[in-house]
Amino acid sequence: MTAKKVLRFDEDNKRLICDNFSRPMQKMFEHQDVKTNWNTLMDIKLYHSPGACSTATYISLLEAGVDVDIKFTLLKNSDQTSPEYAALNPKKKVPLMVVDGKGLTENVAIQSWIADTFPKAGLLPSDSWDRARAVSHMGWFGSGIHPHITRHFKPIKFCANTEAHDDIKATAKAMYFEQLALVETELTGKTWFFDHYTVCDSYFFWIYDRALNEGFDLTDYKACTAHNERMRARDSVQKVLAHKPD
Ligand SMILES: N[C@@H](CCC(=O)N[C@@H](CS)C(=O)NCC(=O)O)C(=O)O
Repeated sequence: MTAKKVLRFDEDNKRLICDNFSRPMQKMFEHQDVKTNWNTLMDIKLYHSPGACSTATYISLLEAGVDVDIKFTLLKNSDQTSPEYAALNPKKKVPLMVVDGKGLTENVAIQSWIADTFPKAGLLPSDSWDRARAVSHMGWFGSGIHPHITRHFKPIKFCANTEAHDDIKATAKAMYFEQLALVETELTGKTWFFDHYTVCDSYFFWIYDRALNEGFDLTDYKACTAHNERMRARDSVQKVLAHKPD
């Protein structure tokens, strides 16, 4: 039986270890900046619909320098409900990231994986407390704010009685603003959520932008609005926003 070949980094995430590779192969990997080009050794696919929360994932992948293969899964065409897609992701939602044939769902998990796998990009704080706070922010965006946008966008998913829809939308909007006020406090006086750009910034870009598309007036939230402007100036964001299916 041939021993399994594995490329990995040591515990400090610095030294490349090539298990069971021939010496010439080891030398080749050591010679290249494998850490920078790590993704060239992986097949990374992102199932994405422009405008959906997979936008945040896509931005983080580009911020990490990943050469990602985008598989458009358009919500407007209900692509996420097709039997082919449901076989890959029974949750029938985007984002879905597939790495070397293995699927991962949920923005919090995917963006944490991106940050851990491409540490040079520094997409999560290195201090363990701040790192936990960053994961806490992502959990909050995903489960404490995103659902209000969904209720405003599609009240029919939550209540069959169409007469109640205006009420649901008004409540969802008020709940979104209640949370946005907390983000405003968090971002006041800061450029990013932490002392440098992290996945939280990618994620909040979508949380803010999606509400703009819902027609919410966010101008009073000055720190959040300034964050959005800084985000729009980044190459990653411009590339993601411009990338549409042919
Ligand atoms: N908790 C998931 C939420 C994913 C989600 O709700 N995605 C939406 C797009 S923003 C979706 O695919 N909706 C399709 C549907 O509900 O039919 C995450 O954070 O990744």
